[in-house]
Amino acid sequence: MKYDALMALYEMPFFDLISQSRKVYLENWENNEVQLCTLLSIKTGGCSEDCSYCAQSARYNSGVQVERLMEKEAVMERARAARETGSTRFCMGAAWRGVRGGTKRFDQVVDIIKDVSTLGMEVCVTLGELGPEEAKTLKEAGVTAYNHNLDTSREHYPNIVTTHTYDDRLSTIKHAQEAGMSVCCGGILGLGETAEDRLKMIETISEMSPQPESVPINSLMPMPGTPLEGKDPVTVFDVVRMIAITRIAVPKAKVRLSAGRTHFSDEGQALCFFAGANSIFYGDKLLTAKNPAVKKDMDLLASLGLKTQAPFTDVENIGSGKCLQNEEEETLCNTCG
Ligand code: SAM
Ligand code: DTB
Ligand code: SF4
Repeated sequence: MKYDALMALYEMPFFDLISQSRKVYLENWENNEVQLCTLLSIKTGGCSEDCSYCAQSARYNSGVQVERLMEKEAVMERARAARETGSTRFCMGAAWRGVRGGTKRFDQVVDIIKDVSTLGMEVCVTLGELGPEEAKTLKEAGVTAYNHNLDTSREHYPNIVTTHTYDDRLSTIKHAQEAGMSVCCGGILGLGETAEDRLKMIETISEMSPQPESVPINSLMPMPGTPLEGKDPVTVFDVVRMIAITRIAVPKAKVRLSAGRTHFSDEGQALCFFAGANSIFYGDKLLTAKNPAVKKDMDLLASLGLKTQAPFTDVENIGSGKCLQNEEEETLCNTCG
């Protein structure tokens, strides 16, 4: 969707905008279902990059303890627990600039992915930069979606990160898509960007072909010791507005209400779901930062009459684009996205 059309949405009165996005949500996702995704940081801290929001960059004293790549069995334990508590997607993050084939750490991650992919959940990884070969290997190992965020507009990006470029991000996304993985690509609100930057980011995301399978909308969690430590928090209305615009611009994507939920009231989050968010990160911790407690989220969803996405039954076809709920359907149903 083009910038001018996005700006027209942005300028609409709040209630008109969320009524429109609700309509788009109902046309595409009629089941009041929210996907629960569990995040696990499999390699924490010590990252070479200078992303100014990130507690895992080695350049800032954020207090995050550097940890080695987790052992496969420890990851599997967390993945099984995620499945048991209702998650249908398991997302593993690593604080790396990127991965390269032929290295020990890449082989180790591939080995972990192969086992996690047997558990019947979508498998998402976010490992930084990828070349075409690495992308192919990840796909073959069982990754269903690759998370690589644009985070902000091309114009604002150099104010936030200087150790890699916007084009680097876009080529990784292209490699992931060419290898047949779905892409999870979104951004962060609250990096000192303007409304124009937010809309330019959504323009770039919505113009991707194919469009991303999921779009995480993060709100900056200002991390101690990072350059963005003192930034003012975004308002929940800004978040709702961007979720609504994302829902309209990328109608078939899971729009994931991501980092920052601990700063929002239940009522604010309810507005996010109304506007079209249909996925959350679930579990007390994100990668290094806090997330609402499991019981609190369960109570919130129950009080809104929202169901959680049911476990997949056709494990072989997770992420294949084939309907997993109704075997006779060849196209994606609303549940499968
Ligand atoms: N190293 C990989 C990369 O940069 O793509 C993967 C990990 S990185 C932590 C994944 C995403 O988490 C970032 O792109 C950003 O959108 C989000 N994120 C990181 N720190 C955050 C913070 N303090 N507040 C909100 N979102 C954050
Ligand atoms: C995404 O867009 N948000 C998640 C996931 N993808 C990897 C990460 C949020 C990280 C929040 C800060 C932290 O936990 O350090
Ligand atoms: Fe490293 Fe990713 Fe954090 Fe940037 S966002 S410092 S690449 S872990």
